Amino acid sequence: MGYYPMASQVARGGGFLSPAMEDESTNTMKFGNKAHAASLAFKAFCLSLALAAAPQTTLAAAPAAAASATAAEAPAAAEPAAAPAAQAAAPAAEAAAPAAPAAPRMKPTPGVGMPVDGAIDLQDQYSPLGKYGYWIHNGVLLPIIAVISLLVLGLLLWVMARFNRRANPVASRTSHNTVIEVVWTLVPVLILVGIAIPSIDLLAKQYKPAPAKAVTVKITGNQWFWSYSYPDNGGFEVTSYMLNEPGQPIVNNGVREVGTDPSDGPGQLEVDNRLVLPVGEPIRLQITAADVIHSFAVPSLWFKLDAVPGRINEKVLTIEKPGVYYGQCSELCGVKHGYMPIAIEALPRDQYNAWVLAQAGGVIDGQPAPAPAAAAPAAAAAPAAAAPAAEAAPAAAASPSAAPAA
Ligand SMILES: [Cu+2]
Repeated sequence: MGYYPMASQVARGGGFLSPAMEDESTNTMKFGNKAHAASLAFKAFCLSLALAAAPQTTLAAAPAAAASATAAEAPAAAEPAAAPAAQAAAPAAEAAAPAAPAAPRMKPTPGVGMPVDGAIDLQDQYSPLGKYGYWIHNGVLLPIIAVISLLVLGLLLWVMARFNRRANPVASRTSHNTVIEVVWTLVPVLILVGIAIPSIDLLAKQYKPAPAKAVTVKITGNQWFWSYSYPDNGGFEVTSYMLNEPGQPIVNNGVREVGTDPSDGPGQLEVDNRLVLPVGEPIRLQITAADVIHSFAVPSLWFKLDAVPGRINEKVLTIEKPGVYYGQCSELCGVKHGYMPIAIEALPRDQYNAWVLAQAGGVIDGQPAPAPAAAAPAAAAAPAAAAPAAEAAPAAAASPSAAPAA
């Protein structure tokens, strides 16, 4: 029994009863406790089944509840995808002028690309592989798990009721049954094969290299921030620090507090400079680290890849909808591991191009600033000429792995 009293003993007051004291009433009580515990467990099981069967209902309920607080956010619950452009704070002007040069930071949609209070399901997915993986999890694995659990539970109950000593005083002496043995060997094999087919397919797709024309973005994990460089767009680099929390100790000196800009998302997930990516096309993400191992993970994009010093890990990412998607470093990397979140802002191609050209040294297809869009890039054009040389040096210095990979 060991040093610690068992739960049933604690429930009876912590005493260790001798066998002599285990009279009828105690046994009845024990049975009562067990029956109660069993009914609780059964309720929990049924609840989890119900939740697993209707995860979308649960998820949808949370944003809906949040939205009901402010009438302005009601459209967000009705149609999350349409919401970023339709926020009350940024009226029709934003939607009407998609090619506006210095596009303002996108405001995240509540419940999209971020964790939701009380949710137990995976986050909604916004990449093709994410949707595939989500289907494997909720459409293949969970039903199989539920059916197997119910089958085993049913068998147990049947055996307890039908073959206890009272109901079945003379036990069978059967020792072999070829049919049953073939069935209980073949069925698990078939189940495993059934799981393996989509699973290996997903694995293969996740490691399929990006097409040659894909935009390359290099992601470097640092203690404790992320830096993003754009070798196809002039090689400029963006550093990304978590915003400080109001009323909390300062995490990053010189970085503003979350909530001081209307586009800010949740605290501890929002950053000063987001990773801006084009939407609807494959992006080649090359991930490395400058000091220790980090891990670049964004749940709603089905993306997690370790960032290892001296190595480049590469994976393709396609984001289906414009939006802001949050993640966190997912490899214990030191004292501020919990304070290096990831914020991805996925923009339509024209807005992505405008954002690139607004960066010092940003180029699109080798062109620093196209002539028609004269409004914004005027400021960016001057540094653009000097930038390629200047940008190459810090990019190489930031990560020792850049040279061997190139
Ligand atoms: Cu880290």
